[in-house]
Amino acid sequence: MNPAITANPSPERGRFITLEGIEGAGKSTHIAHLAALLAASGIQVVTTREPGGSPVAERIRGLLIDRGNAGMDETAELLLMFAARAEHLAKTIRPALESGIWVLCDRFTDATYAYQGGGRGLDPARIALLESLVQGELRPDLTLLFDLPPELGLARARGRGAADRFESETLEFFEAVRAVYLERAHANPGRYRLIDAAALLPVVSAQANAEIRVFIEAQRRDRAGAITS
Ligand code: Z5A
Repeated sequence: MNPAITANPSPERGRFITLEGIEGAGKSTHIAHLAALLAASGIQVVTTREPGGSPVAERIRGLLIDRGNAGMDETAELLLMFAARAEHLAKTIRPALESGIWVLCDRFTDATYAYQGGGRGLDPARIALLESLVQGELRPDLTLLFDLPPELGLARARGRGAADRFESETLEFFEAVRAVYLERAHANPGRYRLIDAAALLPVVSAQANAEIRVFIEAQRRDRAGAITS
């Protein structure tokens, strides 16, 4: 693990922003716009996703979302999520952050707490153990939680075509996932920003853009403070 990647990033380290929420919340729709906003502010940024985001991690993603793997053991699913994450961190996320590049990631470990913890009912203490093993101190600097009722998210996601292994889960599963996301957001108000993803697309986009602008300004102020002190 690289000790340069810590919970309190230096001004030079890139910032790590994650997008979270249930299916159909709009994360994939908004990530490209947010990347464009960062780039227009002079910030170098890469966009990526989980599970996936590097060649090996994308292959693990294939196993995880394949409907042919229905009934996969829950602990095996959890370990595959973190195996993919270890690869993603090593090949994509850490190298970018260490070079000063910001990372915009569609889902990260909050999704594991929400899906494997909330949805599958696995003990969050086991997730926390793997989180610390795989990530060390690295946590997102900012997380946008796109929140909406599962009925609406599922209708949007299923409107796109055949459902994958997760999209085939029940409404109760997604209600449990959403509940954990909201608990985590309320427990970590410094990192999470709640976006009302049930609103019309331009309204959701305006909320997300506003949060990113505020974050960029805060980082600039911190950086200026670090240089003058
Ligand atoms: N998973 C896990 O269990 N544990 C983990 O640790 C991690 C992940 C990291 C990955 O699948 C699955 O892995 C995921 C959780 C699990 N479960 N599922 N399914 P994925 O990456 O393919 O799935 P996703 O992240 O949920 O993507 P998604 O279904 O595409 O959701 P989205 O990106 O938030 O939504 P979208 O594609 O931007 O929008 C969906 C549709 O809605 C699209 O047609 C949009 O045009 C439309 N949309 C979006 N916003 C609006 C608004 N505001 N109004 C109207 N229409 C809208």
